[in-house]
Amino acid sequence: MYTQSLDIPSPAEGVPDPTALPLDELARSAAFNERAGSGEIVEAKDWMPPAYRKTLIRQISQHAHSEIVGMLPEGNWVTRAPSLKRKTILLAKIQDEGGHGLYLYAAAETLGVSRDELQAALHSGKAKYSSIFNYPTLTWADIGVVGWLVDGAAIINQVPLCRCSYGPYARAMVRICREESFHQRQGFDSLLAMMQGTPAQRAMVQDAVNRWWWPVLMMFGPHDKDSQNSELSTKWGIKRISNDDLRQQFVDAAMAQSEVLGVSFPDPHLQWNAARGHYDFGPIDWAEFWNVVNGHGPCNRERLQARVAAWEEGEWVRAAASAYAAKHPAPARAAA
Ligand code: BYC
Repeated sequence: MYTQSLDIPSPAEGVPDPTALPLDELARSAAFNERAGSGEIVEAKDWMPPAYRKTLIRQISQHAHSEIVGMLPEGNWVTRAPSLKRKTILLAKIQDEGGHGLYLYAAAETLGVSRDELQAALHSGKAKYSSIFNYPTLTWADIGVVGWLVDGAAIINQVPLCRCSYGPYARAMVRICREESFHQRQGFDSLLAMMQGTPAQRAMVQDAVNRWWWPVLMMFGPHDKDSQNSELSTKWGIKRISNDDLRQQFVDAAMAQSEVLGVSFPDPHLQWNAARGHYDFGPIDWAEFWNVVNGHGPCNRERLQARVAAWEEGEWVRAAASAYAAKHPAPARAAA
């Protein structure tokens, strides 16, 4: 492709410089793949293959939706937190999740999609969000387990995204991961307090762990062999570590923490495998996973209804903000 330029007369002879001519799509894609795969950062104004843009919009918007839907199971416990201290922590955590949604929607918008379009996809049930938020938080111990295991899984999945090839997403992830690590520790701390309490409190923690363990393992997505997006996402440097490898990292870390806490996981196959240097674990119920992903989990309907209601009830806030912006143009806009 590039060698054709050798046949073209030089610019001095009145012909445009071939290096200034647009490369054709294939050559551009090949050059892009090499850049993105070798760790170079892609920015919003850079040329990118349409499929790269599409998969980023897909992943970043799913991630953003997960953050704001993830506020709902926790919001369920704000009025029932057992102390003022725990209530304050929970409120701050939920507020952080809203902020994460904001950074991620903003990162998706840099790819040319509007926030209204993304919200419409969520509200119509077309867009996915993490399967984990379709399970109910039945007791206060569930809130601790969400912090410890759900946020713990999120950190393991999301730290590699801080090095992903798309700059706006990678930068958003740096701050998100810092906040998630506080979330994880507060969850562990809350469970530790309960484990040092009464037998009923300890039983409540164990029951919550039993219910959340398998759904948390599903958060990492299907097995690598069934992961339709992995190949391209890995080639483009969006995905740095595979679904199965991240899941294994999580199991290994969670086992060590469970010993400190004094809880067990509901899997008879969990045992140390010295040859692999990892814990073995039992088979995941993928039928349950796909059932939840396809909208039929215990709380899918309730979660979407809550998001749609929040959007409709918030209409007056958006209208007021727009009216204010029209009356008071931002300084940069006014100066221009
Ligand atoms: N739930 O080809 P695959 C948080 C879908 S936020 C639902 O492996 P990929 C937190 C997948 O989208 C947690 N769907 O996909 C928030 C794909 O379908 P499409 C969210 C899932 O993208 C608040 C299909 O299955 N984290 O933790 O290579 C409070 C095949 O999968 C799930 C992120 O979004 C699932 N669990 O890998 C507390 C992180 N898994 O799109 C905590 C960013 C898979 O082709 N995202 N699917 O129709 C990622 O890292 C990747 O997108 C995934 C999936 C690892 C999730």
